[in-house]
Amino acid sequence: MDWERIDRHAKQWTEEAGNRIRSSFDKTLNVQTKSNPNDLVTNMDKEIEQFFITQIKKTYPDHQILGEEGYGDEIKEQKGIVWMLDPIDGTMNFIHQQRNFAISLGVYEDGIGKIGYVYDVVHNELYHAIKGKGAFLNGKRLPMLKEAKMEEAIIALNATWVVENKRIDHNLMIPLVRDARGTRSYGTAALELIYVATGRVDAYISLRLAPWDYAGGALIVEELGGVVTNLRGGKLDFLSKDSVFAAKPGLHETILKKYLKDGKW
Ligand code: 2AM
Ligand code: CA
Repeated sequence: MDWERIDRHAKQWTEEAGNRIRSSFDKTLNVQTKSNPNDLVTNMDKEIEQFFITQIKKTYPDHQILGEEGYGDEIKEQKGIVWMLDPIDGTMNFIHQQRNFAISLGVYEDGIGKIGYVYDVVHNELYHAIKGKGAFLNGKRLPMLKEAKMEEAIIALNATWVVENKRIDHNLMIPLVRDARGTRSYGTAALELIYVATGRVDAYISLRLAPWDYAGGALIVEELGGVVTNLRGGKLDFLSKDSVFAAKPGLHETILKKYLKDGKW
């Protein structure tokens, strides 16, 4: 497998997609809702996913694509090469703020992450990892993560999980929020994983993400020595939705043992 060639294409298409998103800012967005009134999609989410699919299918006809907007393939098993794509992660931010969103891409072989890209389009920051070779910001190598203590930790998590909700007993989250130095919510899983990778936050927790949200970012965190699992401490699932817990080394184990062990996540 020529991974250097695949990586060149992944980078080229991600940058081209970023340019398209940037030039859409002066045009009128068409916003629609999906499963509920707050589940949003725009013409740009669809256009960017279709752009990637056209390029990938033309260049690599035997590769498969798992995309959020559903124009890709139905993936039933972790076999062969699968491109996992979120054309715009943080769509609500994209619509309301024109910032705090990213293109997220992970290329996996037999379920193992090989290439990850997360592109913060507005800041022109292209984050990139290659399995076993480290992670980079705009081509410059990123430093490895250091251990962090709970009492000095900033944890990224959505307030949804700290008030009564359908998914978890929110009381279990209260000690975690109380003991951390601070919490932050950015509304974009891909960038929140990047904030863990770059040490801007120390951990990130979400109870409900899909493979396209974390396929790119998880590899980038892991290449820098961070740990990414679900909230049960198990391996992430790339065939269905899952919870996600990413943290600096050491802190991951501490939080898992002290704060997450009693949850039915
Ligand atoms: P999206 O913007 O691509 O939909 C917001 O906290 C983060 O969670 C975003 O990364 C968002 O991705 C993701 N997200 C929101 N609702 C989701 C759902 N129902 N399933 C999976 N991911 C979701
Ligand atoms: Ca999306």
